[in-house]
Amino acid sequence: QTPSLESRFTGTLLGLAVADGLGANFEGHAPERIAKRYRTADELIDNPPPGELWYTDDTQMMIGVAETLIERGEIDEPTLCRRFAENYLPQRGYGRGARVIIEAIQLGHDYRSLAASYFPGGSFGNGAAMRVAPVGLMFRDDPERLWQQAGVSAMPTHTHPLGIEGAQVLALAVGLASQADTLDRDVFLNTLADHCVSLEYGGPLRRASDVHRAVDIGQFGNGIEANSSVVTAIASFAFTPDSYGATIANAIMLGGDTDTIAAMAGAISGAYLGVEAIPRHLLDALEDRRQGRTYIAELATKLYEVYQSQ
Ligand code: 8NA
Ligand code: MG
Ligand code: MG
Ligand code: MG
Repeated sequence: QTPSLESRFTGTLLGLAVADGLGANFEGHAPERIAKRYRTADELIDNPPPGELWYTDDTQMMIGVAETLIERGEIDEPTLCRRFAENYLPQRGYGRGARVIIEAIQLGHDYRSLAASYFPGGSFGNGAAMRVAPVGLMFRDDPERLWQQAGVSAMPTHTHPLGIEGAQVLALAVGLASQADTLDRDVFLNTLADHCVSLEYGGPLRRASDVHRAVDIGQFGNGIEANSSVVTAIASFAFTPDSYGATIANAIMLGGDTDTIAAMAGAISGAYLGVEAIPRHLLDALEDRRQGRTYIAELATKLYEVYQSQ
């Protein structure tokens, strides 16, 4: 049964947060280490680490993107920067460049030239892609606007072309998934590849059609570079489109940047399957303090209302 559009909005935001919180338990681990504890993806979903799932910078920054869209109806860079700065909690584990730039924003310093110069050519980390999912929902009816707005949402922290394009591809994946009733993997991957400017995305996205075993998803990389991890997240979703649990667990079992790859894959999966597809015990485990589960669900509903009113 096709989920309601509101359920898809909520599924995207909570799907991202739950996957981030689960994946964070394994960030930086080698796949062999994870495989010693969990033989299968099902085992990881059925027996997650005990206690609450604490989300990280991925979710914290996604919240800022969603708040900006709700407040302004589009991505407005000053509002986005204000939200990033207000929501900033260094203990959530931000990337090095992101930390420096948000602290510059807080101090009113020239964060733009910092973003362009801190890393050579700007950051190609996956930080713009990990937070972009709400843009994919908001502009799901207009791929050109979606692409442009995803680019704007990357700018405060990611000015490298690969960092920007990673956010654009991920947003489009969320937008397309939120439209689909039954997903045709090849059509989905080729549509994404067709939008890509650089071969770093287009080539691997087409090859993702040939994945026949979960471990093969790992060929695209498990690091923090946007151009590998974004493809890995999309490939993980496209391999098991009908299961949120398998999608995020397969991504986590690859090791490396587990919170972020799972968060990106979980957002796409939630957009396709709706919030009902997220296992209840994982949703219940997601932290629910000031900006936790309840707040994120409320943001999704508000974003849906803003989307409907435009
Ligand atoms: P970022 O912009 O600092 O990029 C992340 C990292 O990518 C940087 O620290 C560099 O090592 C590398 N990098 C990016 N661009 C370049 C470049 N042009 N040249 C050389 N190296 C480069 O931050 P971000 O927001 O993109 O990072 C997102 C990641 O950071 C996510 O995985 C997120 O979970 C977080 N993260 C947190 C921890 C932690 O402390 N728990 C660990 C890893 C990542
Ligand atoms: Mg993180
Ligand atoms: Mg199918
Ligand atoms: Mg990460």
